[in-house]
Amino acid sequence: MRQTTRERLDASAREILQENDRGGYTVPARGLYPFQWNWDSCLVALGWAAFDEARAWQEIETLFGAQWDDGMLPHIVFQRPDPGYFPGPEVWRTGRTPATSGITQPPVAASCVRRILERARDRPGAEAAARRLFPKLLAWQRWFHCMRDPDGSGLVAVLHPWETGMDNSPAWDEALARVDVAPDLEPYTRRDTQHVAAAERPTAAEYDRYMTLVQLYRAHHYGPEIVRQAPFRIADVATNCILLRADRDLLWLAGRLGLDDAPRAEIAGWIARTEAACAHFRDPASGLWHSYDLRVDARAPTPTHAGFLAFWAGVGGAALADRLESWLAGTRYGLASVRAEDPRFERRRYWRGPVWAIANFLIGAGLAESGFDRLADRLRKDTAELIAEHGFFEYFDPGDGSGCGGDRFSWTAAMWLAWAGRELA
Ligand code: 9WN
Repeated sequence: MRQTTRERLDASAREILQENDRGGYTVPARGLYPFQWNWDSCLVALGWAAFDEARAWQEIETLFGAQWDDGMLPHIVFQRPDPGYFPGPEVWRTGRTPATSGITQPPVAASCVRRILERARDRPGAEAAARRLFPKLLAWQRWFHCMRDPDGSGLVAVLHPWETGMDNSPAWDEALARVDVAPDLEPYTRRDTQHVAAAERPTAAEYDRYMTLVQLYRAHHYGPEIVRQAPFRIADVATNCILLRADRDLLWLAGRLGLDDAPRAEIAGWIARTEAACAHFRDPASGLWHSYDLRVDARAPTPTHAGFLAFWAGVGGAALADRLESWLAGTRYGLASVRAEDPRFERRRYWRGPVWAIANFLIGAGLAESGFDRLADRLRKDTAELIAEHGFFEYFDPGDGSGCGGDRFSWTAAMWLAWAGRELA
């Protein structure tokens, strides 16, 4: 890639973050997602860190300003009213200030804090921010291990597809089909399909179930009992791998910041427990990693790109790298979120086939750390090419590379600045 092209793309990526900046937090995309999202903000902070470290820390600290007393970090913070998104605060009714949703999202925060700190130019500023954040990160990760794994099995549960951040993944099809739509489901109007083609979004049947789950958890005030009553209860391979990595990074932070009173033994215990429980994810026949359905005590039948987050967690090996290689051979651009040969593959529908820059980053970074440099580079180069040729889209068609979903998307811009656009000739 020519230097001028790269400079132009760097400038566009910075412009997108500035354009989506609402003062202390960044919206994922104008119109489509007008609030602060949990894992978006943490990953977007990596992009801010490339040119404004103070703004990067502010992004994460603003997010943690909405943390619940029990440690839960909500998946959406409704910092300011906006009628453009459904479901908004009037549906969630969590009674918090600022208003928030009542469920969480994958815990990438500690790993982003570590990454920004490791690369910081302003080291004292970075250490001070990481020190302020440490107890909050610890509380959130403890919440996962206690509230979402009350029996200490090592498998942490998600109770809503939105908690996985991979909303309409085919990995949830069977579990979601078992959720009966509430007979008293409140009528609602979707807003997403006013911004994006319906063929690139979840179906009406899926939304009815998403809203049924919200209605049910709301009736319980999102209390601790919902983990036992939830009709949808999955050990998402992505969330568990991301948490495993976050626990390792929390331990690293405790050492780096010299926090003598950090509960290192407790964190080490979480790590050991999760590592042991990872055996549930691996399908011995194919070698692929699947999510695990806790309601029926079986692996979810459809494997997705989420299984390759084992590399991000530091538990992927040569056999899984081989599987990744053949998965990549199925499409022009990698990594397709669903294998092209899978009957459920849909190349433009959201988490059912498209390529996502953030997934490529998490998997690619993990591959590089595990010594699978060639595969890591393939994911980075594909991501760079998709962005350079098609723009900063929410996701991409793995066949022809065209952009899908929202345009001028914050985390895609951030992935360019922090990863995909680096190390280019
Ligand atoms: C629901 C903001 C979020 C991402 C998720 C992505 C999508 C929301 C939606 O957008 O989810 O949380 O309304 O579709 O699936 O990963 O955090 O970018």
